[in-house]
Amino acid sequence: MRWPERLAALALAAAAAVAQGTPDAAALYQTHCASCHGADRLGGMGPALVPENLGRLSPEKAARVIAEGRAATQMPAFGDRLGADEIEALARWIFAPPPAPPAWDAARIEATRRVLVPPERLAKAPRHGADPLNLFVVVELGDHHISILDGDRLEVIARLPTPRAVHGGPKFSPDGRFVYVASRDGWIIKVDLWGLERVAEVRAGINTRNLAVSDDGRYVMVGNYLPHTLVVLDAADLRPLRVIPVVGRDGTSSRVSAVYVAPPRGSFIAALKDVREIWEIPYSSRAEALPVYEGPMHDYRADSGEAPPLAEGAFPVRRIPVGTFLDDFLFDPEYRFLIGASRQSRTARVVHLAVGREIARIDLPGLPHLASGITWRWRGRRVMATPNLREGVVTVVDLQDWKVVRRISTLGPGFFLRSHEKSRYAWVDVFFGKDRDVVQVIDKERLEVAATLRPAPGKTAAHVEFDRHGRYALVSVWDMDGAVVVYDARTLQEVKRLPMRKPSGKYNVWNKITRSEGTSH
Ligand code: DHE
Repeated sequence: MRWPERLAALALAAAAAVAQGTPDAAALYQTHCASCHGADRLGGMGPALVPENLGRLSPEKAARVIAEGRAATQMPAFGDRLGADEIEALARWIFAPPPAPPAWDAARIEATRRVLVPPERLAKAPRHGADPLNLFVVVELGDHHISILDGDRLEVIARLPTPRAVHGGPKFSPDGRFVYVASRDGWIIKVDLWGLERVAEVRAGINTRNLAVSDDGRYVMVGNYLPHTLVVLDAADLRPLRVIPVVGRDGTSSRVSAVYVAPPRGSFIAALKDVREIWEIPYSSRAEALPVYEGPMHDYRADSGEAPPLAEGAFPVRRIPVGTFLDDFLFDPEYRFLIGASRQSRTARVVHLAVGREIARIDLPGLPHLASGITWRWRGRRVMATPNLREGVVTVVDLQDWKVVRRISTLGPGFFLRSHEKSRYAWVDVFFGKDRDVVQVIDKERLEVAATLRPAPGKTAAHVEFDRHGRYALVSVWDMDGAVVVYDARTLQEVKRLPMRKPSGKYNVWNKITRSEGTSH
């Protein structure tokens, strides 16, 4: 069921419950929940409790959380204060949409912004002895922290709190000094990797997907599911500069699946969930020098009757029509092509960005996870490879003729694929199924699995990232009692194990700012 119908069904269920004289959930919410989750349900100390933010929970699981609380969070147990019928009513009620759609405009965003370290108090030099370009930022989902890891000594040099449920890759400023982190609840934090401190924070949305940073370091763009907006922030202090409503040419409002930066084009590129369009949003005058054969720039403010001069900072939108909904992307290294996965079809679509049109299709059944794809040179040609969220396969595709070169079978569907220019191996996890505790190492020349490693039997192993020099491959053991396990990238022997609380992604400064072909961008 698509989300508008799902919301309608949930609203009907909630209305029926009220009609049957079940407990007054709205009143219970104000008494017991509003102080942490916000009177308007948009979150506070606790997460937002609106249906769009609860997609990863069922009403049954929500009832269990209300009754028993949630470990390692501030959510207490209400089982001794509320009856089973009251808990059930509350759990059902939060899955019904609020009476008015929540607004999150520039004024509300600005009201949440805090600059914690003003520019004059920023560190004048790194406050650590590590190579600032070989640091890793490790997201620990278990207790909402990031650990900053020295990539040479393999030691944690700082640990900083984050908002709950950080998702998508944190993104670095072009010089690698600052990192921007987004949470599913819309919070964006900026961390200084010299001073090892949080320097600013803002809530840019209610349900956020991810963020991207312009390659001139001036802007952060945030893509939201709720409301349907793209938000441009000033990268210096996270001040909101522009809130762009996302509405397709036919008037359909759309969630943003993800936003990326295309440095050679001087633009942001957004994947949209509910309209058959890709949006390109230039942030630099460099974009004007690029050939664009179709898809004229469109000033979204013209829709609302506002004056449309395309001045500096106007962030015009170029709509690229596509034949299907494309909500997961990979770019070729030159950013000439965008390869997008459609959840509705067996084929991925190749869009020529300058032409603004689909130019090829790739036979990619299942659910390829292109955001996690990588590329390398193979027998004189550039190939890309992607894991698959539905099938145990890594598919290798020739980027010249878009033909599948090899389908490499793995022990189950995988989430993340990683390599490094200096490594002959690509590492893929097996995130789903009985073998989710293994990572498989693929020989990039022979295009076959060369080794299968099991860092912690019985515990999910996922997400690999290399250090700057390609010496080490770091794997997360995705458990409250987890670890980052460091392997020698050549011998595949374990080198070290760093205990962590449910570590998920890890991000090496150098690999990210140089846009290494072996990692995501
Ligand atoms: Fe992610 C990145 C989408 C579920 C952990 N995930 C991304 C990106 C997209 C995406 C589009 C790339 C953006 C970026 O890096 O800025 N993820 C989705 C989904 O649509 C999906 C399947 C469902 C959802 O509810 O969002 C999904 N993702 C998950 C998880 O369940 C994971 C495993 C745990 C979590 O944190 O929720 C997860 N996603 C990640 C991670 C990255 C990511 C760790 C960054 C990878 C990287 O190395 O760049």
